[in-house]
Amino acid sequence: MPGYSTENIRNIALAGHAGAGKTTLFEALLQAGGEIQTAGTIERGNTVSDFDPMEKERGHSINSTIASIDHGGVHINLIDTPGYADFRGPTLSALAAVETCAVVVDAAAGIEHSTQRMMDYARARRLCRLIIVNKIDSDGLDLAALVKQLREAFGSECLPINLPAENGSRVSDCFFKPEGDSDFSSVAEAHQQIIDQVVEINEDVMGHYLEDGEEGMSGQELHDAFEQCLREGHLVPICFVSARSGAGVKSLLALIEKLLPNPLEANPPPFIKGQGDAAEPVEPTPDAEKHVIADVFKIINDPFVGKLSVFRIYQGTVRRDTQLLIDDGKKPFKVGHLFKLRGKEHVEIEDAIPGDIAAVAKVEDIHFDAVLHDSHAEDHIHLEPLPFPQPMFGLAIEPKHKGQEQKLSNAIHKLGEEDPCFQLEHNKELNETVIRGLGELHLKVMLDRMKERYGVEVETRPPRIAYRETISARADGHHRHKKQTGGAGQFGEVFLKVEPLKRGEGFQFADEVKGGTIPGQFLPAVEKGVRQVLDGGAIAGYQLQDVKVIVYDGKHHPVDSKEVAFVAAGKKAFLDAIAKARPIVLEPIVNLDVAVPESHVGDVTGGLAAKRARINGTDALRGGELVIKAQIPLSEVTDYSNELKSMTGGQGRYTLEFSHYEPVPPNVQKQLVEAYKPRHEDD
Ligand SMILES: Nc1nc2c(ncn2[C@@H]2O[C@H](COP(=O)(O)OP(=O)(O)OP(=O)(O)O)[C@@H](O)[C@H]2O)c(=O)[nH]1
Ligand SMILES: [Mg+2]
Repeated sequence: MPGYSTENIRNIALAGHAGAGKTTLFEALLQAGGEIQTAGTIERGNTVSDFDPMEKERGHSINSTIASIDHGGVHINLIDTPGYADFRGPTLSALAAVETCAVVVDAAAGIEHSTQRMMDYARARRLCRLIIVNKIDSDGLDLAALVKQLREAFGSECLPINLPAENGSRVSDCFFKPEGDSDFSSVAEAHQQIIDQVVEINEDVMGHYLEDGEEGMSGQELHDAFEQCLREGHLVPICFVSARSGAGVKSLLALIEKLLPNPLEANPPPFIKGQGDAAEPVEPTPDAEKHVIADVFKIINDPFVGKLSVFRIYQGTVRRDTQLLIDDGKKPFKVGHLFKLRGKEHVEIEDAIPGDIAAVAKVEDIHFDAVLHDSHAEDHIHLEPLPFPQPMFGLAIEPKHKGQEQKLSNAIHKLGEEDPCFQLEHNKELNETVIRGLGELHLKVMLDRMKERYGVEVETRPPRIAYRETISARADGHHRHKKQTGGAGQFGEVFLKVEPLKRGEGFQFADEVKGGTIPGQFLPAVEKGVRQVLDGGAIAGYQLQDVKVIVYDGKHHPVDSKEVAFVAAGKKAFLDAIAKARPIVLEPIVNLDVAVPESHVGDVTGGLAAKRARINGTDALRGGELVIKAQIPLSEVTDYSNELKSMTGGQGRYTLEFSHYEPVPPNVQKQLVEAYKPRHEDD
């Protein structure tokens, strides 16, 4: 057994905007906890967390990283997460594994886009929240104003638990030992505010406090009330640090040890059993003796160790010889080697208890989000899915060197395992392989990985748009297929009508042939010919939809009528009818939500109006942001991330989802038809 119990574990994710100093703080905490001798820096590229060469090169985190601190009798599992919105995949995954989300804020930059997002995600997931104001060593700060802004944006429940002193070179504790000076506000005032907030949570505690004062309350009573406050979102402590100078870091460590929830506390993880309406909540108990329930929140395809699956244990004990099942799979695997992670290092351990985070190596069947357990009674259990953003940024790819198709598909599969926001799409209609991610940077990093880790280089281009074709009028079509080559000939003649169907109704085929002018056995051939047009379209090379075909007359020949003849006649008669039925090209329309600071709303709506968008309105968000809701052709937003970035200086974000198909404007149709003609002529 490890030298600590579940009660002594703390699981904390450091989240927040890019550059706020999470990785540097991770380093400072490891040093303060005695895990490393000297703290590395981003500038020197020697931190425990940003060990990946691509992270060092960019000076930003790309992956989430885990390390533990054993200090003051407490085992802290700390997860550093990337701040860039492009890497939300690993960041949000980490939130599934912790009780506390510590949102790191740059003291000089204040509330930034990801500060807001991470606070929102953490609250929606009912995690305990802590705000860490970092870089208090910076010049020209107005921290009193920042506290005010934090309270305005995230509620008056955000209260300082310590205050910077001596020009940010140390902090004064406002909770345990409220004495000493501070750079702004006062320690006594901050203390009173936080105590008032804590005792308010519970009538008994309040009564006790009013009667006997703070001195009359036991440490346990205060701890429990504090923990309840965190759990219910009634208190979000703000603390101050400088990860660079170390000011406030010891104080933060003490706060983690003494006040943050252990896995027996906080809100229970949102596990459910079954799916849809039949799904029922399940609450694992962090009991070491019970069946194992663990959730895989991270996959690492390590080039040396192979596949590492990192999981958080919610119930039971995982040992080296434990046989575990994956989801509702029938075949168990044996754990074999069990690890704790420490940045890039893996430290082998014998067993892991409820509340802890550990990893197993080389189990190919494990996937992100899998539940590991040791009894079929726990089949079909899973965590409520995380609200991952939909990856809409796409690139069509092809291997640079022929023959690397298999290698490419393996690489994409491996990268997709590690990041739930990296997806692959194969569009059969357009014969195109498209990778999708959250932004340009995201896909660039993935392509670099493919090259470095798996040795596959690819050519990229913007993905083609999945246009469709349809008709807008009724028309007649006719074709007589006749071939006389030497002996036996081919003969078949077809008369048909086409009618537009409602959008989304697809394709219908009806037989209204009277008097056997086309014998029954040849009708499937006619339908086959007609269907040959559906996939490739008639005018621009796109799938044809929402058309009804009625075959009503024809002619046959007792000797020369053959299947091939009616296939050919059906196809040509259909093309003839379409040409007269005012064919049109349809384009996908998407719902676009753009969130931007109020000051950019004018630019963004103006930009959208120039792109054939219909603006349906705006909604106000917290923190002075607005969401502009619009419908827009997909073809107009294939490069929207770059455009929005340059328009808003990186402060905007957007989501896209498919809505419906609509006809393209005549000039676009003309271009698409022109572009198709040369390829189509010899048909
Ligand atoms: N002055 C000052 N600079 C700091 C402090 N902490 C971090 N920095 C600097 O801020 C920059 C960003 O720090 P990181 O630790 O990489 O920030 P991060 O939050 O991990 O950023 P992402 O990984 O992109 O999300 C680096 O240049 C750090 O040296 C601090 O306390 N004071
Ligand atoms: Mg970082």
